[in-house]
Amino acid sequence: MKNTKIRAVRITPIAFRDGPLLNASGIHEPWALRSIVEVETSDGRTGISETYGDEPMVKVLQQAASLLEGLSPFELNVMEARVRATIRPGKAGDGSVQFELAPGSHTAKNADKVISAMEVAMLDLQGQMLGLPICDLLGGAVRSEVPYSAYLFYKYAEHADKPYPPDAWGEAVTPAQVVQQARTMVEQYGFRSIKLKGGVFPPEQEIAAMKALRAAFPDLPLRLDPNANWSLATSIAAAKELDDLLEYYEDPTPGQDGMAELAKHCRMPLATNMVVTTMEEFRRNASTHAVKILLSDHHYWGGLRATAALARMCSVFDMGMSMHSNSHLGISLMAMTHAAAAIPNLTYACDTHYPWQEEEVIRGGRIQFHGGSVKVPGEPGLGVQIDPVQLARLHQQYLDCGVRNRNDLAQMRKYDPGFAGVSPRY
Ligand code: GKR
Ligand code: MG
Repeated sequence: MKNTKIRAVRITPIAFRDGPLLNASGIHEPWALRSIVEVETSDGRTGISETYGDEPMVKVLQQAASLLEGLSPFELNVMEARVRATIRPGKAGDGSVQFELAPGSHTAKNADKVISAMEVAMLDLQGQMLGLPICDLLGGAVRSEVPYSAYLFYKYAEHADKPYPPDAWGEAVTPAQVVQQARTMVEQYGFRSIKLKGGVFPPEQEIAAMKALRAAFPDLPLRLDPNANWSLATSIAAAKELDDLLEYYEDPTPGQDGMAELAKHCRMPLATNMVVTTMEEFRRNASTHAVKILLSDHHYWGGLRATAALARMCSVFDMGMSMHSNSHLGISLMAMTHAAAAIPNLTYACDTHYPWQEEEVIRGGRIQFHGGSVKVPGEPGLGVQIDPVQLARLHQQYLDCGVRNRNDLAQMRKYDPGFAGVSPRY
């Protein structure tokens, strides 16, 4: 084991079908991008991970690949130091489209994102070598299954470009259609809490949807996430209607100062994956204690161990923990599940975009949910392996689809050429 060394690191960008899902920035493109990382060792093992697939991210992953050569899979600190010394934050004009609503697109987080991708693959190797699941390397599972929430999106029935037949979900723009989407998702997956991605339609319409969800699901916790597309005044006014409805109020208004002012006007807790995305922002929020729930995400917080450390900080500062997601496949879902299994104070059901994806890159096809949860795998490492045929197929889709950077605003202009994309819109 001592002599096992990393021999090569392979980065494969992939594209998979994604629905016409609406959000504050615009609408999802027909193809979502991810990178698949494979780390090979001298004794013939392969550790894997999944991360963002936008062009600047693929470039920095490729740049970091050779930094791991010759390391033992246990040398995580050396890997981190090498990546920090080499990988620089992106600059304007590097091709990235930086979304306020998707912290994973921020090239300022390049080093943390690369460290995370390499760490997960190295932990997968460590687990394989020791015969232990990754959650055991993180201190052991405190739960045998990880609950996720039904992540509802306003959506159109079909993509403007019509690159393939429409999905089975249909349109969801009215409160009744949102409730129907929730019923289908809850029936198919067994979810026990519900989140609606808001910031799309006028707040009255989204509040009406939350009320309709409450009537249809009297016992399930509800969340609404307008991705900072509501002004402070709008968020304060909406709080009066939402206070008795929501488990938490996620990023209604921009900036820590806005959230801090809003906190004085509502009883429900505020949650974020937008205004606390770095340790500096964590420190600032700790001084006002305005946001009470942090949606963690190992992909941009520097990995699974960094997420566990962040959880400790949350418990010191009396903050709750949930988990954020972006469009992803099963390798990420497994990494999220190991992290959530091993973090005692991650007590809110995690977000996942998984129900919106139809394709897979792992052997055995799609991961199953039972009662809204994913079973924590007991197999060594991550517990999933790449299906090489699917990887080649999804890579070919990447080569063919032409998308290189997620751009929800440009996609929205295909439906509405006058769409301004101004934020906050309401
Ligand atoms: O997939 O459209 C989306 C989401 O809006 C995503 O980009 C956000 O990062 O899910 C995210 C969130 O909770 O803010
Ligand atoms: Mg959010």
